[in-house]
Amino acid sequence: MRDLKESSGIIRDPQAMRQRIAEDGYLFFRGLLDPEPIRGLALDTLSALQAEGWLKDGFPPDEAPLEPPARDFKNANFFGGYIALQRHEYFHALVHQPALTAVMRDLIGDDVFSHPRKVGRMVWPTRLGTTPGIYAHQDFVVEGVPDMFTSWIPFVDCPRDLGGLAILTGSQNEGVVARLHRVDLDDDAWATTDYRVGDVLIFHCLTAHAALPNTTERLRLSGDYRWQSAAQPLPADALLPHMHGPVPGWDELSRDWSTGEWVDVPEAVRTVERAGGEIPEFTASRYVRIPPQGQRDREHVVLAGIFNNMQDSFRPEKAVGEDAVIEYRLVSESGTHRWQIQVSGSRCLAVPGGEERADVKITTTLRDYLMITGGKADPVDAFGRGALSVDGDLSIALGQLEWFRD
Ligand SMILES: O=C(O)CCC(=O)C(=O)O
Repeated sequence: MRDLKESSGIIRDPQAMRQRIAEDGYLFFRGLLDPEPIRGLALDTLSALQAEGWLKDGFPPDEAPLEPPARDFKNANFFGGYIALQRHEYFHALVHQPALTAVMRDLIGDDVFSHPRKVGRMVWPTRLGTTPGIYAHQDFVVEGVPDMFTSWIPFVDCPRDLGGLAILTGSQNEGVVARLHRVDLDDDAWATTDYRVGDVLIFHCLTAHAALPNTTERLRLSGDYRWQSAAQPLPADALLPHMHGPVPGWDELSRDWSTGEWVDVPEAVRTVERAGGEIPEFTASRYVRIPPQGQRDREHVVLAGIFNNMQDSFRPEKAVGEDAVIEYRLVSESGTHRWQIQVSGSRCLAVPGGEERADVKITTTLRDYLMITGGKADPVDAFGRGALSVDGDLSIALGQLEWFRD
């Protein structure tokens, strides 16, 4: 793995910055932001987490040992702490520091804006087993906005062992690609650094990236902030707070803020409702090369993301003694996509195709399956109306619903 290339030398040169995105897929700025208010945000967050029971009492919050169990987006016990971060005005205000908005304007144009929805990361040590997101992915597959950028901002110093972000250089020019692998530490196409508070990593939505494992005994705190041009439609979900539902709406989150403008969007922006799991089409970019891609490949990319997530959200403690192969057959106009989930002891593998003998086969249309995984349809309901069929051991089909975090 290489060190990230520093871009401070080209910061006032939009053309050179765009050229670097075309070549490397990212820009890394050491010390771009004022670190002091970010350190304040981290300390306030750690205090709130200590009050929520994430950290042991009786220590200063930034020195307190963690109090397991680990918590992440998939656990109800996550939200007390996460809401405290989402309620913090500076969590939302920090991307409006002029040093960063100037770079984003040079890169994207005068109509650039940042998404109101901002993702906070409070990542537990990997050995305690939590947060998915350490597999390689492209943000375009998640958000569906062409030429969107992400700025990744550490709230605490993140030496490599705390599990900061790594970038797969070159991936930005491969188009939308299915990925089922993690970071390869021995591969020099991957790049990372020892991040310090104030640093900013900016990458294109086709640049594959992944978090490194957190091998320390501390939390990694950081934020993902997305940027786009007002000429592109905005996914309606991006107007809401992240994890809206368990996380309250803006009225409540912003009650004590000095202004709500941190989460405003330009009036001209058109929003689009996404059911989740749409097959993204990305035909031309201002920044990177886009190889031609067929419908079937695009469907495969979306499914790779879903099955990757499933593999990551496997709970071995719920599948003790189980040995099962579940095969999914997802039918679309382009043909049938076959995926196997192979569970054996504490291991779970998602395999495209897959040659193992399946204990149970689940067949539905790709569209119905995307509705189910997007939380817009219920699998048992789909089974009842005949939209989903189960062939083989029904007890495995039902039992496996418990083996994965939602
Ligand atoms: O910080 C992380 O763990 C993941 C961040 C990420 O995937 C993103 O910013 O898109």
